[in-house]
Amino acid sequence: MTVINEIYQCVLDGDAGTIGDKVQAALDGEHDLSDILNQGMIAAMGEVGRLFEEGEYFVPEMLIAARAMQTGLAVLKPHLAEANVQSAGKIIIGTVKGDLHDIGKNLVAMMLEGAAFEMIDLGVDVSPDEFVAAVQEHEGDIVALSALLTTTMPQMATTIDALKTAGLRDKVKVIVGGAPITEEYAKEIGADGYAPDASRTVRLAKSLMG
Ligand code: B1M
Repeated sequence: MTVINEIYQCVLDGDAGTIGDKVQAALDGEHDLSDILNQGMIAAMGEVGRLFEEGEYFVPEMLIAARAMQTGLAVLKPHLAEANVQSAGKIIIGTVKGDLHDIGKNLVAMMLEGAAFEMIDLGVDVSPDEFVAAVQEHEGDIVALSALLTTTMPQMATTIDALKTAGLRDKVKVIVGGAPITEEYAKEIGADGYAPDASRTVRLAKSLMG
């Protein structure tokens, strides 16, 4: 079994005790960062989702898989960051109200941070008012919204409306992402951009900053 397969298995088994060492071993073995992420961790999370849909995994299994993934990501984090670069802009990020999924959002935040953006991470279950308050307090350039549930997607539109009501919509760009989100949906709710994954979020954010 390759170390990438072992990382995949650690996420699937929720093995938070071992995954850190495996990710470190993969880094020491000069495996590509994107292979560790995509073939090791993200692919395993996809399988966890499939097993959940099929009724083989339940919420506790999803939770421990998520914990293992977060542990693995923590080892990768320093390698995603570039040192000594000027701020590319300030981004306020959060998972929308009612939604507790944060692995994808954390990964997006890490990659943006690695691309020299200053990140204000509001966490999960963030209400439209909290986004508005954060834009007022931090004067961010971009607000990045994450949603993983079809039931919480509408909170993105509600957040954009709240920014309009507060007179802030012209001052910030709003970008959206998360498994159920599409380019079409982003257009429909009047977002400034959509990205399907973390690396394309970096590209999108850079292009919006001109
Ligand atoms: Co949840 N869950 N979950 N879950 N969970 C999904 C999303 C689901 C698809 C599983 C399934 O049925 N196959 C399903 C949603 C179905 C739907 O809405 N149509 C689901 C469900 C139903 C639920 C509960 C309702 C289950 C229940 O309680 N009965 C419940 C809801 C709780 C809540 O939020 N209120 C729930 C709970 C949980 C856990 C807490 C157990 C756990 C989350 C732990 C955590 O995040 N800390 C969990 C998990 C782990 C998952 C799956 C298995 C994995 C999600 C993940 O981390 N993926 C997921 C199934 C799946 O996605 N295959 C599932 C890996 C991550 C790297 O990818 O998050 O897509 P992702 O992020 C990507 C892109 O989407 C994008 O970039 C990221 C990196 O490439 N992206 C952005 C994300 N945010 C972005 C923001 C941007 C740009 C790009 O800003 C511009």
